[in-house]
Amino acid sequence: MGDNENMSNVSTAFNNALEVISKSEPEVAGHIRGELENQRSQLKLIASENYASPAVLLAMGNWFSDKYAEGTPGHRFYAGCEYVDKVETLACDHAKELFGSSYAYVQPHSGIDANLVAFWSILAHRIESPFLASHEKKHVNDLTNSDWETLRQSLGNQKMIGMSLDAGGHLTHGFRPNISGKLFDQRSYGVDPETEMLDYTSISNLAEEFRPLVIVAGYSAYPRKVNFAKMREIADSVGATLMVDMAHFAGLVAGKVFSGDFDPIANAQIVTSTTHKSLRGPRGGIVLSNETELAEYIDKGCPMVLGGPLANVMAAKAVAFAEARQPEFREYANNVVTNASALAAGIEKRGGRLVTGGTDNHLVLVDVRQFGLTGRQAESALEESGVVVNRNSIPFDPNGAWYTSGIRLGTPALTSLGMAENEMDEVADIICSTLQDTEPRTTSSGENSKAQFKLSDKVRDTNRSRAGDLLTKNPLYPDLHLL
Ligand code: DSN
Repeated sequence: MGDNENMSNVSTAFNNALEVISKSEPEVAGHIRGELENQRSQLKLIASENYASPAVLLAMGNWFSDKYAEGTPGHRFYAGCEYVDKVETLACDHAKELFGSSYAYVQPHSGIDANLVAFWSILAHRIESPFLASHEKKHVNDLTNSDWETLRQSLGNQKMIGMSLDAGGHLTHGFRPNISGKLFDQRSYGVDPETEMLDYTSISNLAEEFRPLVIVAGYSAYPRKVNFAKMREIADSVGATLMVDMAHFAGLVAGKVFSGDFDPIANAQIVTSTTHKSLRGPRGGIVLSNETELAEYIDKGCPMVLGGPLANVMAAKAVAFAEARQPEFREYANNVVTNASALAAGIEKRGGRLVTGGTDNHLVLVDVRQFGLTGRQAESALEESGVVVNRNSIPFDPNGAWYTSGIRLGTPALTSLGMAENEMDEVADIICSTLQDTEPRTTSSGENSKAQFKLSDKVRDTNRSRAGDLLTKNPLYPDLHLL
């Protein structure tokens, strides 16, 4: 992660920053140090996490944070935005080049915000704008109360389809606990019970029957590629807008691992993403599109659904996109996928069952019932052994969303540390030997607990030490030494 000279600058920068912070609130400086120690002592296999470069981290910590800049570059609701304009424009330009889109919006603060901007822009383009035109009005404020009520009902009466949660979809794709599910009438598509993969014929049948305004593709726990060209065909056949949420795999799109039919930008009308997962940028969101008629509505994301843009984070996004435009990032993205395949093979050969039988992206979903465990027990036993993963539902999960029957593993973070296929085999062995040694505890009623477990101290300590060895050989920020 950078050459020695840069890294010694990095040590100076972070040590000085911590000294300044300590003067105001030493506890915060202590917690920042603690977080680095934690991240340096655990194998991070959370599929949605990564390690941003020191340049990205440093770009966030400055006076750009002090500036209000609602609006878009050149069209702000505040004076004094000269440098925010420059940095936002730069981030947009880098994003457009990186992803091959004609339009980019870099203000969303997170993935849910990016999705809300996208939903709003589709509703504005497809429902509000034609309604205003049919009433010969330019603005919602020009409508009578009665016409406004009709429009409001119509905006709230639209349909969406998205991938079901247990198949790997995301709460923001129209599920009831999220605002998207309250806004849209949603039906979800799942996976084939045998192959556990998407079945495009059944998605097409659902679309034909339900006639949604929006089809959302994208996932947070599906270990396979999605054919976005097919999804677009389905959307076009029912007059729906195809939106892809590429939050998880944006780094693989940027690194050109997913191209042609699997490239969301080339196939969807609108694409959303986070910037901090496989893309390795700051925590935040973006919206991309090649449809000029959607762009004007996306631009209204703030203040429609977003608070004032975080100029410091947009600066860090510009840095991250510049980094992702380098040839090394393509190599990184390819290595993420190679490592996920190696991890999957290592787990399978040690008796683990993989959902869909493997992976062709950055994540692996393991069915831990094979080890007699719930996802919750597996997650906790692994954490004690120095491996951080998250429990996850698997298709048709009998254990529900809290205990679950699976764990989700991702390779973006370990690949950022420079680990390769050999290390993935060692990681697979640490995971499988921990799970093989873990047993559910028995409850007072004589049943297997879904949360409590037994793991021998010996296996736990051995595996913690093996995880530590891997991290010593592949350290996080190797030349960053905190005083
Ligand atoms: N929280 C993210 C994940 O872990 O996949 C998605 O929002």
